[in-house]
Amino acid sequence: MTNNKYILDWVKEMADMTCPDKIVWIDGSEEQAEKLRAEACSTGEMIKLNQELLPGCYLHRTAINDVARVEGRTFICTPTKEEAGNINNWIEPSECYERLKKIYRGSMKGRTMYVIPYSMGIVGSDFAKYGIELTDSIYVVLNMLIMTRVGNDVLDAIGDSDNYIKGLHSKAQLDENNRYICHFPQDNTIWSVNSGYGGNVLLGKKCFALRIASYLGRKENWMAEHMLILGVEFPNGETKYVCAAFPSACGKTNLAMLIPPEVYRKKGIKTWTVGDDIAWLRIGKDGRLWAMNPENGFFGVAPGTNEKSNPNALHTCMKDTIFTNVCHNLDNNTVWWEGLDNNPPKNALNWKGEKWDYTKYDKADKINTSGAHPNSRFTAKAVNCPCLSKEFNNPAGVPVSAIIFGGRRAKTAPLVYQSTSWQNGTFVGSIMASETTAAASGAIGVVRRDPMAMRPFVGYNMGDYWQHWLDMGKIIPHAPKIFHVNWFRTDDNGNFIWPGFGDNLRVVDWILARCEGKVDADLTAIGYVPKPEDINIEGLDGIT
Ligand code: GTP
Ligand code: SPV
Ligand code: MN
Repeated sequence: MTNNKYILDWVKEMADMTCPDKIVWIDGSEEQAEKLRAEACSTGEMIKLNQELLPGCYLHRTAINDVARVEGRTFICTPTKEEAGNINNWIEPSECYERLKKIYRGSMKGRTMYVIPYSMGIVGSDFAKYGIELTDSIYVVLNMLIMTRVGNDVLDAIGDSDNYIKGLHSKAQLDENNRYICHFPQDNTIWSVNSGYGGNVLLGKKCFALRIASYLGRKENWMAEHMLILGVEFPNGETKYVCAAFPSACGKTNLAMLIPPEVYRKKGIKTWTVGDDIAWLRIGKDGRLWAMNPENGFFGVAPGTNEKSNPNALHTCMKDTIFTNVCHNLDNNTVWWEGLDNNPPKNALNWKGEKWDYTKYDKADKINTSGAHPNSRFTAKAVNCPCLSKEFNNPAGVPVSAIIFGGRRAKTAPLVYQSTSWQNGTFVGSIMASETTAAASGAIGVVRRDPMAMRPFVGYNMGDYWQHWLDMGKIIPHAPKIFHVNWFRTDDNGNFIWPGFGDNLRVVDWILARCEGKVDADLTAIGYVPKPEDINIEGLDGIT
């Protein structure tokens, strides 16, 4: 534990309000984690899966009304509305605290409060930032143990300072009308209540590593972005890194873990995953922009993940994984989701835990007819990823050659284009648009503006965020080049035109060649577009 008075006083204050039966400090040990898993299985909160086929794997189902981030219930509570801007929901901080205190009061009665000290980034390193999450959910504890670095060494690193993010989470009654995900950037505080789902409750992720961190980054001249980090290793042994910002469920995990097409593999080109969701970007001593992944695991979209689309993700989640809201195959006590294979289980429970009849599947009504929820997820350890970069644990991260923006656009946006400068690239990011997905509650497939894929995650005024991008451009001596891609254009029959997945490396290859000035391009009104012959389509069927 700790003698830190700030921490002890705060834990006491929160416990006095929420009234848990007991308080348990999470120490990061395997023994403690195993006890919690056993407890969660004994209450039905988790189901232990077939340990021969899926060692260390569990299934969890959330409440039916609680399956995605809730942007309408997410608030940035700055002293003035102006600071939060006109895209974020805002509540005045003292009013918000008062409103939420009423909901938290006594909400942990009969439950345990877990105290999770965690680090975003390598514990003790220059760029790590620390948080403590208080929660009444074992599921949250077990997910945080995978997604972040947890344990007593975090308390040691915090020492006697009050420099840590104070996160409070209670499932309370899972009442969607009183669900709140609230951020108080000036107080280093996050309060989340009445949800048990992913980004609403794993407070190190979107709440801290994007919303609070983006606020801190603006003050401290760095950036927190919704970006994957991918390394491409060339036969000469050199590895180049790109960061890509795509909105939720638009392909970050897939690009981060891609397997090169055969023609590239034959040449000896390899790809490595540094991160799949969040990048913290800082200016290095060499004047380049460096990206580090503050997370320690992947909270990835399950549907669509298969041996062909993303074998690396599939292998990553074959052990030590928590599956959330997927389909439960009762014949062999394993899991299934749409797009895993063409053999839906005949004896299975759907994501709601009801007997599931795969013959009733209706694409137009996935929520009610699919086996797995469209936003079902796997929480898997980074160390289990076959293509994890050897730089994954480098506290400084990796130097970035290119930043790639991209959305899910059936029409309009071309496969790839390059901005003409950092300023123009900032503009390209700012006008990003994408069809909405199941990752957030609300309509699906509607084109909406999602600047830099950060619309739901900027912890302050979007206008100030764009200014911060422009300001950063002025102080990065060797800034990355900025590109825009779209893997999701469809033909008149609604089929994807571009094969996507591993073949996206063909586009990244052009991007890296542009960064090195190795290939020419045509300047158009939107920026530089490739000459058709410069995108390598060798080995691609049907594309001319
Ligand atoms: P978050 O974790 O929500 O931030 O999402 P993400 O950006 O990591 O999305 P992910 O890679 O999990 O992809 C979401 C969905 O898009 C999956 O169903 C994928 O199968 C699909 N997808 C990913 N890449 C491609 C691609 O290149 N082409 C096509 N057609 N679909 C893709
Ligand atoms: C996203 O929605 O962008 C995610 C999943 O990565 S969540 O953690 O729920 O935000
Ligand atoms: Mn995400």
